[in-house]
Amino acid sequence: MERRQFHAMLHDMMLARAFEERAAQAYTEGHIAGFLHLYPGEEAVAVGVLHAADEADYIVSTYREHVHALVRGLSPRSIMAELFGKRDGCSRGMGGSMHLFDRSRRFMGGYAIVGETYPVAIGIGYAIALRQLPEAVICFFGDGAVNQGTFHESLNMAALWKLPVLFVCENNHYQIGTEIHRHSAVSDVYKRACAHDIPAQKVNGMDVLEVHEATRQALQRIHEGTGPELLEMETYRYRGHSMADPGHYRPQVELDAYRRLDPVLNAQRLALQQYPDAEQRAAAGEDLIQAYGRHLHGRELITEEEIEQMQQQVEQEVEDAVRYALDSPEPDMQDAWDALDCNRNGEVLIR
Ligand SMILES: Cc1ncc(C[n+]2csc(CCOP(=O)(O)OP(=O)(O)O)c2C)c(N)n1
Ligand SMILES: [Mg+2]
Repeated sequence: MERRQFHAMLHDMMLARAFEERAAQAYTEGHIAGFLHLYPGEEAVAVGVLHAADEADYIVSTYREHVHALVRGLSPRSIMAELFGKRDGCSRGMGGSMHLFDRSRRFMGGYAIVGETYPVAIGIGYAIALRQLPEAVICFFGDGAVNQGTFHESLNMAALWKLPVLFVCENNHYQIGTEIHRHSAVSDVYKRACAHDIPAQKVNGMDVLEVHEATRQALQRIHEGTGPELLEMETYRYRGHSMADPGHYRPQVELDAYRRLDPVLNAQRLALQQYPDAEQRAAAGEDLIQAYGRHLHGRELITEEEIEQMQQQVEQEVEDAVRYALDSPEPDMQDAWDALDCNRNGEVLIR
């Protein structure tokens, strides 16, 4: 992977963490109403998957979707304003946290109903297959969504019609407070895909490079028309299910263990490791420095200062988004009527 791409991924992970933590603060200050489901701990999944996707691919996500939208290129401003229920939000303030949408980026929505993403993805996949386009749909869902009837119905149709769908399970082990082994006889989600003859594998969802590589390979095959695949990303959420949940059902030792696997800090360490420190450079001598340079050329590398700059930059981006959201007006009745009129003429969403 090129340095530039790795930097972009690291930036997005850091932006995601800062955005979500600031949203939590805004919630406690009373700027965000309703439910707020946050993503810290899971950043490597959204960033790894979506950096491996093409611009032409469609994304369907759940209610824990702010970071998917961010990485897909929706501006922090338009997402924060949507969380605040303001008119400049990506859904004009009428969707809120769980219903981000941006057709221009093929971000086909966050969905609040568990198991709702599969049939939406199947519909889009069918439209792509009919047109024989080299495009795919990425369908996110949680480990708690695999016992919904729509899971098996949709996997069956996707396999039968060889639809270009990449099913991505964000297995954070919990469905609100219920751990996966308490609601699923088979707790390895990827194994379920074999019932429909869909290739599937488990991926370390705390490692952004592993997520990226597994997704890149799967999407390459799907774009060639080989049919659907499923990736189970093993991950963890550091916060409760939503802002209303303190998450006391989880043992502290478990949380601590996953904190040590923090995907954002791990990506930073990985990037730093590639860069020789002053002592290593001195020990290597002049000739070897050139050799080092050649060796590192084109690899991901970063300095502590660059990480610090990146941190300041993402914090500014997030503060700017909050100011924008605060200044944005509330939607009025006319906005509501406009929203009702939307698509009255049978507009085609998938071209
Ligand atoms: C059909 C349906 N049943 C129940 C709910 C209530 N509910 C909201 S989130 C959730 C848990 C889903 O867990 P999971 O799929 O693992 O996603 P995570 O929150 O862990 O990302 C439930 C049961 C719902 N939204 N929709
Ligand atoms: Mg879950």
